[in-house]
Amino acid sequence: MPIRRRDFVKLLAAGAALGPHALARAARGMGGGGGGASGALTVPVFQVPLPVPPELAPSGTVNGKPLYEIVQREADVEIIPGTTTRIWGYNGITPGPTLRVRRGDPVVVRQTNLLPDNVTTHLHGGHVPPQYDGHPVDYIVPGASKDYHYPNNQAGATLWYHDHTMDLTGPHVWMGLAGLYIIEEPGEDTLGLPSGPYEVPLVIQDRNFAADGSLVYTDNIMRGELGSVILVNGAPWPYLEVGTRKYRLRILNGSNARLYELALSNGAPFIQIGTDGGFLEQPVQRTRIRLAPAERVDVIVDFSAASVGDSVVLQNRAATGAVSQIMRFDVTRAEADIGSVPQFLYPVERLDPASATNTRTFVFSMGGGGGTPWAINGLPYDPNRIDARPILGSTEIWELVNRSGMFHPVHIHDIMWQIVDVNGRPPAPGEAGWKDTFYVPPRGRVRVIGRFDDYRSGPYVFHCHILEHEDHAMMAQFEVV
Ligand SMILES: [Cu+2]
Repeated sequence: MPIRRRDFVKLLAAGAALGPHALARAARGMGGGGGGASGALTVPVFQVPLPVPPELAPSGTVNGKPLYEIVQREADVEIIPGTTTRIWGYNGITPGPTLRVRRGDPVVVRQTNLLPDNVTTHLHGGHVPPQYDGHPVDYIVPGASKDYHYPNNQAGATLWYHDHTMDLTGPHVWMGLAGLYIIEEPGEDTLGLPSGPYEVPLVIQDRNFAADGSLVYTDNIMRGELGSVILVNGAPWPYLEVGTRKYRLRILNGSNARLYELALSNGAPFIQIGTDGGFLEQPVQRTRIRLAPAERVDVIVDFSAASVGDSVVLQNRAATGAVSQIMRFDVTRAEADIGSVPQFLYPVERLDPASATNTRTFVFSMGGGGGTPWAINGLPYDPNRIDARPILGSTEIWELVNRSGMFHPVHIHDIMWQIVDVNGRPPAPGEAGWKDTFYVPPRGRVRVIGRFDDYRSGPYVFHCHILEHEDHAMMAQFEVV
């Protein structure tokens, strides 16, 4: 590692690979396509109960650390009622099993690749040594395994793990390679937040299906791949039966490219308690939450004022038509609503811009050298080029400049950041916590501040999280020195 990009392209050209690998290449040969409709398939709305991904139990230990084993394999599953869909799944399901760990307790995740393609697994939001970060060319080849050691020495937060394979992250994630990784803060249970069955993860994704139920991927280079069917936890437009009480929802936008503007149809607010990287210091009430690909939000939704028989739709106000609905909460039972959301959650260290010793500017635009459609600072991604060398322990401000007409959700690996300003204005309270993915508006500019703690070396990548932009070279990398 790493291999040269041109060698990888040769590898692709020679490829015996199947499934989305070949599919993506074929689509590229046609110059990419538009997001298709789901053919003649009728997809019911609010007819499928919301599934919750199972939590994975450790199967043993490695050097005293709990070992979690995941096998990446193909499976045929029922997503659209009455049809079968071939997926690529962690343990054969999508989303994959949820891993729930505690801050300060390191674990080992053994990923075994039984898929017909190279893979690499990234823990999104994880602060991990570079050899366990799932670098795009740090492949697990078919038939092989890799142990990822995750220290979990970071704030309790909703993270996720997903495929990060060079040039093929989009099709691999589209086929199903994504799952949740929840780090709990020690003592979090004493906050009295809804837990157990009242703490529900929502992985929101969009997909296209052919009439036979198979996934359709067109590698839409410009807009990113957009689906006409909304899935939550792998089910189309599901419903969840709830009681008249508070629920904690850990929401991930796991879509390749779609932007969501979350709202509840009854106008009730979300009480936001966390961002990508952990708890906010204090809860924030919001009636709308913009969620770009890979962003997470931790919210409390209170159904205690609702009546049995009410239904509340989780909407996407950034869209129209069928995809403007996400799922429905059906209030089916009266339940005692115990406890309130604490007014103070956890202290959040504020990084002071005056403490930054360096500022770097990264311009996200079309047209890199070498004819790639997307670029950072005019250059396409090259796994052999280091684009920045921050010093271990130093604090830097990164200025993310968007010179294109569409938004880019920029994700930086390794550390958590705080937004300094967006187009010169301080972030709204709900965006003021720790984050690893930043919505950079069209023609806009976001400054973020972070401290390069703990891990020297690299390379760690940063990239647009519209996965088709990432796959088409809107990625760069840094090494901590
Ligand atoms: Cu982008």
